[in-house]
Amino acid sequence: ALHLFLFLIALTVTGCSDGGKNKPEYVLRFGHLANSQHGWHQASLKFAEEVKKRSNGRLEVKVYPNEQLGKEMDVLTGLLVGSADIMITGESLQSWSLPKSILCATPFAIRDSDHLKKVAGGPLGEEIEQHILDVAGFRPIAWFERGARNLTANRPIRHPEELQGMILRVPAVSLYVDTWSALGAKPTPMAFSEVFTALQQSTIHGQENPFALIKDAGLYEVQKYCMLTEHVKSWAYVVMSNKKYEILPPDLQQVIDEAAAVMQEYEHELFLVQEKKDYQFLLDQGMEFIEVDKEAFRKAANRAVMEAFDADQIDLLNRIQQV
Ligand code: 2Q2
Repeated sequence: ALHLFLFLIALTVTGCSDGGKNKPEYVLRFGHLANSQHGWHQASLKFAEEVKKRSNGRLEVKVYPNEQLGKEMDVLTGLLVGSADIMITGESLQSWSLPKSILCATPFAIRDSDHLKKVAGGPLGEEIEQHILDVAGFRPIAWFERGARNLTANRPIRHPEELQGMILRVPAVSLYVDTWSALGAKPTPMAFSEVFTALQQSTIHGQENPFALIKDAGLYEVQKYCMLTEHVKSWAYVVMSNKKYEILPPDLQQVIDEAAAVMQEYEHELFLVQEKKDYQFLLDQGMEFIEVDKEAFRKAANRAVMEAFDADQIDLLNRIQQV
């Protein structure tokens, strides 16, 4: 009887009059730049569902695709000021005095999917995650595999020499600016949500991204050629404001950790099947795929990386390549 009494009190305290459905004690806002077709979105929704289930509704995650919470760089600030709580990011962290974070997207550093898993999921990945947490207060809760980045444009490009004068959109990542400058293009940083319109209006001539974003953002409608440069095989982080994480009671922190692990595994599975499908889709839409002189791209990019990197970054890159 005492138990029942306490239970009834607990119900009253949490305001449980709406048909037995608890109002969440905490609501977390989760933003990303991809659209609702993209694997990132599917994985985010999986996370939200797992969180709800595992917390019995005490914790709710609201997912905002398409930079609805703001451009990537702004949402990073949002995590610190509390207008967002969770986001998907990666190499853009370089701008947050996080030199080690750029190793998640360094040109020609990762050989293939298997290498990526060993790096991102191993001790070097842990070192990068710890760095992001300690220096910036962004808590990596999961990492996502991504397809290799490829250059798109409205003319075929086989060699870096053909990049002269090309205005190329890159994310706000200084290493990308350095690399594409060295390759001969005119890189211009821009938020992802602006890329389609900028291509349509020809204020930029090209961009570079994995198949998934080329497809889901409809870039194939405004770009005819996809150059198989595969210049960056990267991974992304789902990061949470550490301040927000730490105000959660331990049991809800555990819910976050467990749901994040489920989300990560789910994304990795999705990615495997999705990449081939995305390639086929782009082919069916009439995109032409161009083989490039990869060695020429690699050489120029490596030189740019070596010039841009400090001793610690070079050391970490060497350790990554030894895995
Ligand atoms: O082109 C983009 O904006 C994305 O593919 C980027 O890789 C992403 O936004 C990174 O800047 C992640 O930090």
